[in-house]
Amino acid sequence: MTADQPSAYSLVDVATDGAIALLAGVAAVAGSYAVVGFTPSFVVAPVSAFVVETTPSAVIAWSIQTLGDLGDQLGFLLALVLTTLLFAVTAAVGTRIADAADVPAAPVAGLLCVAPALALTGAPVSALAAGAGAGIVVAAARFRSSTEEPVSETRRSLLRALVGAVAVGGVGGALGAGRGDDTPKRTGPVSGDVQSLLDEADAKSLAIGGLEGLVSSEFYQVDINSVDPVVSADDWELTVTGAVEEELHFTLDDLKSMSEEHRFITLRCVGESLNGKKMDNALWTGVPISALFEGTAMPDECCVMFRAADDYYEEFPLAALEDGFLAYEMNGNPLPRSHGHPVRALIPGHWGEINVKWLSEIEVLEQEADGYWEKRGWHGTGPVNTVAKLHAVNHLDGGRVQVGGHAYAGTRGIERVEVSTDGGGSWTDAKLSEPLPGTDVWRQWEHTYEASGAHDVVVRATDGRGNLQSKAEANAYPNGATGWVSERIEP
Ligand SMILES: Nc1nc2c(c(=O)[nH]1)N[C@H]1C(S)=C(S)[C@@H](COP(=O)(O)O)O[C@H]1N2
Ligand SMILES: [Mo]
Repeated sequence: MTADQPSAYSLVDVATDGAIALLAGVAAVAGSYAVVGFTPSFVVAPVSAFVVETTPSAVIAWSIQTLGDLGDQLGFLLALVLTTLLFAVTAAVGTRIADAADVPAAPVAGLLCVAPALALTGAPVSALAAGAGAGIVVAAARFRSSTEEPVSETRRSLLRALVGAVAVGGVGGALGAGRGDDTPKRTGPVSGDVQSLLDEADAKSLAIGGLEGLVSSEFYQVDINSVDPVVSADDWELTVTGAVEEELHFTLDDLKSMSEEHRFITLRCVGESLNGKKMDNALWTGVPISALFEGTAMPDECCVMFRAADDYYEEFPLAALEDGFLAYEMNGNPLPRSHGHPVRALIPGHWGEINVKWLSEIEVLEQEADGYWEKRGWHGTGPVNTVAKLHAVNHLDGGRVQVGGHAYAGTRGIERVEVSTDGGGSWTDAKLSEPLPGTDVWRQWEHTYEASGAHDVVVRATDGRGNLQSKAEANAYPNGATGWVSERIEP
């Protein structure tokens, strides 16, 4: 090192320290993940929730409509970057403080990282593991073997930090992936009643290549947060509060001691595009909400607010409670974490958003109030729009084409689906699947025809009240998409 080159060397030092700090940040995140997995105690979870909260409603509506699930993923990626930077800066500050005080840097940097992690998550194990991750990387960077030439130290410390971060990241990733989903799995066969209903759905499903049957094998998922809450069945409690004579409390055992029902219920998200895939059906097991009020008077107010463990809340008319259902099983299995373990609400005929998952409270209101999505401009608490989707196009032998999909109109039911193969000029009735038991269930439709050349297929449904699906085209925001699904089909 000569006297006329100090700035070059100090730049390299700054870059190296920055890179080491960044690696410490990565290791802090990985450390937290290692012990708590993808749960609300993970240090990225509260940052992600903050990102969602501070994103303007208009941006969220745009993201839902144009980016879909990618928007959620980008939001989470941003949270991941922000969290990593937070720990990187904290580790760098800790290292500086330690150097100034001439004490070992790793424990100081590590301990300093525990503080923001604890403030974010409130979870000591997660915070300690974040600190340990950062500390390991700083320790690796600072490790000196006596044989090394001083000139190579910068590069070597960076390499060691990298090895440390990769090690913590690898171990953290592997450990964390196995954590969080402690939803109990079913042991043994599903009950006879459930099995015969699932068999019935199987038998009634039309055989259409590439189309889901009448019970979805992959049920869509929509959440306000990227990281779902973890609610244990043993601790779960539902309270009924607000304008009631006396507050009511229910445990899962309380629900299970009531008389159990199985219901096919279809859900559809108000935010999905016209021919989107956020519409699915399952067989749910649980109890009617009206059973909660047996022995006490059903409240007589305008509306209710449902609240959940993820701080989600939705308001809707009290009248909708009468047909409401509390589900603790889905297709014969305990409700999965992603769909609201241990108990979710199902409100027939209404958009998905009021089917509150991880339900914790039913508050009876004397006055209307806005729910989470209504505060953000959506109108998603009412009945669903009628829709016929076009999700399967199969080219059969002899130039024949088979088209098919699902149709849904909430509790109005689907009476008819028509298909046009000439862009809306003429219409033919599609074949419909036999209805499943239940008042809020979709149906499948299918149509096979001789095709000649490129043509436009259009499909439209009529609900059980004789109303034709609205032709007027509208985007999902704010009332749910409308229009007729149409697709150009090449020979
Ligand atoms: N607690 C809670 N419940 C919720 C949501 C949520 O984010 N949190 N999302 C709602 C929305 S917008 C829809 S469309 C449905 C989706 O249910 P699913 O994820 O089981 O398909 O859940 C609703 N219930
Ligand atoms: Mo939704």
